[in-house]
Amino acid sequence: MKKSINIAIALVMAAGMVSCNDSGKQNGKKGSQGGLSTNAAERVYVAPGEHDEYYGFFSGGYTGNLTVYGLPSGRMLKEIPVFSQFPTNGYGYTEETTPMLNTSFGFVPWDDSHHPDISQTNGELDGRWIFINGNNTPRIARIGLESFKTEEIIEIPNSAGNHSSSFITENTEYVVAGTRFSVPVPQRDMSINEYKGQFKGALTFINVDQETGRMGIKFQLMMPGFNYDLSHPGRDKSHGWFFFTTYNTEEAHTLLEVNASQNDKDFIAAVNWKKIEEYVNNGGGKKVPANYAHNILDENSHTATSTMIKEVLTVDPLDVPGAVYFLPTPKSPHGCDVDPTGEYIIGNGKLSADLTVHSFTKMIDAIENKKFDGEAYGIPILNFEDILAGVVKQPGLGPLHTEFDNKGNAYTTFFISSEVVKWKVGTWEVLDRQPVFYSVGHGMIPGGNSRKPFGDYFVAMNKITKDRYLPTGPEMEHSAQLFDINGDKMELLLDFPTHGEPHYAAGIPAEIVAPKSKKIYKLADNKHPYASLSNSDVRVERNGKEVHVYMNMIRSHFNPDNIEGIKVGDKVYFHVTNLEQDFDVPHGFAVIGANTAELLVMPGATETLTWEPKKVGVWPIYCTDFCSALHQEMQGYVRVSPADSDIELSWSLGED
Ligand code: RUQ
Ligand code: CUA
Repeated sequence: MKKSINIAIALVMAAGMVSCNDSGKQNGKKGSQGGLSTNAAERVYVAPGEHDEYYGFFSGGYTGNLTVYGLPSGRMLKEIPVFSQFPTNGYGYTEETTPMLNTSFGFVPWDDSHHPDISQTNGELDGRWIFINGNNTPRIARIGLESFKTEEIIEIPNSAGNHSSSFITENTEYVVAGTRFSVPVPQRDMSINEYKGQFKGALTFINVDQETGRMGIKFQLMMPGFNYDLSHPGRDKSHGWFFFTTYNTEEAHTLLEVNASQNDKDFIAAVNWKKIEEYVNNGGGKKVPANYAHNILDENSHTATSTMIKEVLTVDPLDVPGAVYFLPTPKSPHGCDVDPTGEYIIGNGKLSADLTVHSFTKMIDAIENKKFDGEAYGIPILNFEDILAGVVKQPGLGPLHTEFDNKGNAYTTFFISSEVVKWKVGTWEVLDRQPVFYSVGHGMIPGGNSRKPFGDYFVAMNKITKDRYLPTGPEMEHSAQLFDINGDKMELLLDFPTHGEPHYAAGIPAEIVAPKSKKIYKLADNKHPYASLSNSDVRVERNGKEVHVYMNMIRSHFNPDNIEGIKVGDKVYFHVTNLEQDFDVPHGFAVIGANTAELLVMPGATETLTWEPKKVGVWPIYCTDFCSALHQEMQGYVRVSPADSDIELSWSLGED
């Protein structure tokens, strides 16, 4: 035990040293660094009016959202709200969108999002949807890449710390969500000391409707109580399998930094999901009571609904012989990455000096010939030597994640030694290494998690920023670094700040996504029950203490813009429809003292702001988005009378 602590401390100190040394060097070398001595600036320069080559979707980590950047420029294009309330456009505040954040724990307006993954067809990016996980209150979201909107969120029952998620199979058959923390299943009041052998780790396979993208939990594989850290699908020859790294196979429940680092090897769990799918399709598995939210945004009513689902199908791995095996992998592996051919499975052992690469062909052979080395909870452990494809010898310290290009090379990030190391898949020879600033987590190559990577750029997503930008107090935005990887050596082109904590990112050529990007919502398709599509729909209705305002807006007025007859104690719903049918002309709506965010209503859409006026008076409303030369004139008044007033409801536009 003592020894492990010492190693852990040494590693931590090494991390500190690398950062400090490098940061010292950087300070003194302003202007003589990296890109500036080459034509790097030109290669990332996207001239005014021109577009980037790639979209990069970066997870927001503790923002709970997804941020879109253009590559190679590093320009931030958009933040897409997913799991967190977003006052910028009212997501998670409006009547229409609050159901998106409903869970079995009630309204949860925040999450921690880590791994975006773009839908695929035949192992290639198709740009239909992007999925992302919520870690904290386990959820998976689907974002439509026409609207760049979160269209669906499904909660994952029996899970906790939904981290080995959301990765997709090569025809988007499944989005997979694995639990990081094992928990009692079903949840119950029990002693934490009884963890070992009692907790379960659920690996959840969510099927995706190919027409609509709709998700539904097909089954949950109830694995032993380890920590399931990351995962990747097999592809091509290994399509049909899914691989999950585990740590804490010790099943420790305290001081994990020491107690979960005892075993020389943890496992990569190899799951033959096709076999389990067949088993389930033939009536296998056990339905157990559950309670989880499934939230869907309807595009035509612009309104989300949340449904609680009461049952989930679970599968015990021991009931499907031949479906699950353990691949021994040194030492507390983090990333679990599969190369574009589907042959190699790379386990990035955080505390291991070498990188272990397993062979899929050898794995199948070992399974067929029963080359086992014991079992864990009845699941066969394959013999390490028999499945080993090769070892990348001493490439660096603290390997986390590996990404692939289109020329047979792999790029592994090293957190402790703060570098990216390029190595040859198959010969395991290190080809190049470049420092990053500082302490890189994931790397991303557009398409790097598919059969067909685009080998132009590698983006390092760094955890520590220090001196890379002007200081902004104790907290700096994280730093990303863009490398050109076309040549033999990686070349640093650009630093850019990223919002929140990007863990993983997914990149895709702009030409796949941009042409189908939505410009407006057609008014004719607007099925919102409170829409006011023409001026004859405009009205204000009272129903007891509830008041519904059917309002619309067009440059540059609200209809109505004067309302009287509202009383203190009322609950006023402003249902606001944007009548514009023109690209990029949203209008905003805000009212003084509202306990929620504004609305930002897209052309053709309807959104609802709820207001409970607390004070008598005449209160303004206004448009928040500078929409025309007369934007400042886009305003109105609401008269609020005492609760016992007998002033009748009335509304008007353009009358004196
Ligand atoms: S993590 S920095 Cu994917 Cu959440 Cu490794
Ligand atoms: Cu509408 Cu400003």
